[in-house]
Amino acid sequence: MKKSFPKGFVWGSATSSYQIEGAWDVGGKGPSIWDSFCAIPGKIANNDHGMMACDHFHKMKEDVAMMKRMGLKAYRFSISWPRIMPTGQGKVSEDGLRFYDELIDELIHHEIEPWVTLYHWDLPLAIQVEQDGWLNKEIANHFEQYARVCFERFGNRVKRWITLNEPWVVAILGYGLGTFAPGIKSNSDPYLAGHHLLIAHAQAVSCYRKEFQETQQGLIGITNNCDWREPLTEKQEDIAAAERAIEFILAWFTDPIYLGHYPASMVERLGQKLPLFSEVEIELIKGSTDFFGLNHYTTLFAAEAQGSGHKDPVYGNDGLSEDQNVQLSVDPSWNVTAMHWAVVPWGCQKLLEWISKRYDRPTIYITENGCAYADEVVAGKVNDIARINYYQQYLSCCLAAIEKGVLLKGYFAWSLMDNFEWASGYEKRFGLHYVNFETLERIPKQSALWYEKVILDNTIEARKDS
Ligand code: GBH
Repeated sequence: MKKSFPKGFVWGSATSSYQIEGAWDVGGKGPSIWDSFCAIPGKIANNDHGMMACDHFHKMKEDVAMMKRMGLKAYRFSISWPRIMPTGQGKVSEDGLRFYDELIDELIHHEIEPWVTLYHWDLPLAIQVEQDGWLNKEIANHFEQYARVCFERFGNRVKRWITLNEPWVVAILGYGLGTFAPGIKSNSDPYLAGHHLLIAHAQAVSCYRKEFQETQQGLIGITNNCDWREPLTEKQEDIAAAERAIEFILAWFTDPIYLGHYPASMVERLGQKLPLFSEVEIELIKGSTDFFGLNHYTTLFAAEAQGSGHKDPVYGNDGLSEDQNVQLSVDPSWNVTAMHWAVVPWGCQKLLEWISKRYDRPTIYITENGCAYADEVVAGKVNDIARINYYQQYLSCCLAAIEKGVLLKGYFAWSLMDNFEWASGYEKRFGLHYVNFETLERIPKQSALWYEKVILDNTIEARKDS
């Protein structure tokens, strides 16, 4: 049975600067923490790096034409901070600004709405090396300055802003587990980084609202990632463990923004490791988003970990799990993607309903959802049935959530094309378009053709079997 999405539903696809642009030192661009992190042998699969990536910097027009061909209504991309501010503060690079001017103009010319993320992890290296990056509160001022440059220059055409992409990943993978740039390992730094990420976000939003929103008439928000945690059993402590796990991933950032404080579970368990906000900061943070940006990929079971103070590595890259005392696991019957992330569409519906309930029905945009598979080109085609199934089932569950009253207003498929998948390098392909990384040729996968039809009809075949 065909089912329609609400009228005006925003159909998009997403990318990020470091993952696709390449041109890492063109036009005075400064290095980012990812440029230097990739240069450390062993950090990235096959020692891959983003120096060339998809060379989107030089293929921008071709890529926008590709978006147009599939009927995208919106395109979410990120601005590389060091491309427009080589050292992260002060001097601005006109060449860098011009690139995004041209991209935005090209999108608008093709009637594709630009959704701009200001920070998708490529921090100017100087800010990390000279000032400790997200561990130094000063970064909030630098980020605000950078954001102001973007609002000033692009805000006449950009009406959708996302300050930060996935602060959880920045804090936990960048400053806790050290698997992402800047590669710091610590069990307290993530909470300090997270604290400063929230303050930086709020300062940028306040700047937009005070200086630009009235004349530019755009909206600004933040995107957080959250995978669903399903209680392993009906036992009270497992239900509490699953709730706590979601609080440590998502509510860490969204409770301060929607409710004005960190979740109680974090305050209790982290003690001194969790910094306090001043009254002024809370004032700034509370209410600092016009919509709820959500990136969602997968689901795990959660249970109360056995034995207090347990230090065993638990399943999943949840990070700093001893703080949570949650044991994660998968159901062996679940299908997994090339990332080994389980395909559990109903987890998406449960998460949407959880958000809707906790924050009193905010407008939600799924700013990323998608999957990696070992795609192959056969006779010029990529028949990625598994990806089509993934999207079909996840979208079906989105619709089910909408029917239950969730105000989901848009969906961005991750990703427009195969790209530099961070620590996994080029091995993991998330694209709707296949990229041959030798020739840089793009080939639409079957999923791109399928998505094109979804967008055109604003409907999907609704079924909920997973
Ligand atoms: C996104 O982050 C990024 O925004 C994007 O740049 C990236 O390319 C894309 O995902 C694909 O990786 O081990 O089963 O517990 C993803 C955030 C957080 C999603 C951790 C998966 C762990 C799954 N991720 N989560 S599991």
